[in-house]
Amino acid sequence: MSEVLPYTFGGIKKIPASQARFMILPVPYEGTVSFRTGTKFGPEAVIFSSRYMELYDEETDTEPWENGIITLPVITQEVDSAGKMMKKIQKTVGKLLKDNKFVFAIGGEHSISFPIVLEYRKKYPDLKVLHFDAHADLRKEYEGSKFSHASVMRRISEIGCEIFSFGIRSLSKEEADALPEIRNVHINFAYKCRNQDLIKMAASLPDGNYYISIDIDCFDPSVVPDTGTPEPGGFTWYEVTGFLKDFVATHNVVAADLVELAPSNHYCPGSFLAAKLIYKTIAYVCTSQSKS
Ligand SMILES: [Mn+2]
Repeated sequence: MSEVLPYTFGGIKKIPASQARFMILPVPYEGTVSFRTGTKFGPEAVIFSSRYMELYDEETDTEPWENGIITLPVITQEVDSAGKMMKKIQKTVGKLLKDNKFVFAIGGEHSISFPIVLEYRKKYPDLKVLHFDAHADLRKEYEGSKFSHASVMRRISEIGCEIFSFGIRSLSKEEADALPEIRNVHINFAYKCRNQDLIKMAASLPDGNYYISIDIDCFDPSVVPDTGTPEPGGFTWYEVTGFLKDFVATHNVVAADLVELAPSNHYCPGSFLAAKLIYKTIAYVCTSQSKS
């Protein structure tokens, strides 16, 4: 059966770019990963699994694929320089943005968010970032690289974007000490999120245009063990999707990414969850816009 499905996100038939609103962008970049490797296999595993999802979404009673979803060619890795890789991603995203596309990137490591945000911010100067992660990712640099996955939110904060981070439960003393000075980053630690109404937190974020960055390690390792640095104490499926549903209903989301999946194989639960989370987010975005 698998052989008859096209190797595209959702197994969705190819359509001309002009008819599509959503662009699935596979970026299997793994340049600076620290602990367990394998994020470069993320996009392929997610796309493989996505072909077995139902394309009808029962929660929104919609068929999100009808809004036009295209799977783009992979952005291949520049091996000699992280900076070159960042430029390559930015260039690709720039072209898609000109055509008003909603880019949904699949990593790869978290570093890929920075060039995408840089590009979207040109069009949306008020761009804010909704960030799900176990890690703050606020190091000045890591292992000699300023484009490290462990520094990505620091880089984004430096260009002036406001960042709202949820699920954080791992950061260095250096990052914790820097927090009071990095005023545009709002950290919601996991231990605090667990005792609060996440839905209320979602709706209370300021208005504006948003980029959503989902590090798969925001989930508890019992839900998704397939990631580079699995940290205990993470979110469940309904905590993340419930938050996203309410957030997307009240805010304008212009692009997103899902990063840091390190699949043990194509059939691992994490790759199926990631595929479904991407499709759900698209369903929420489409439903929210049809209401407005
Ligand atoms: Mn992380």
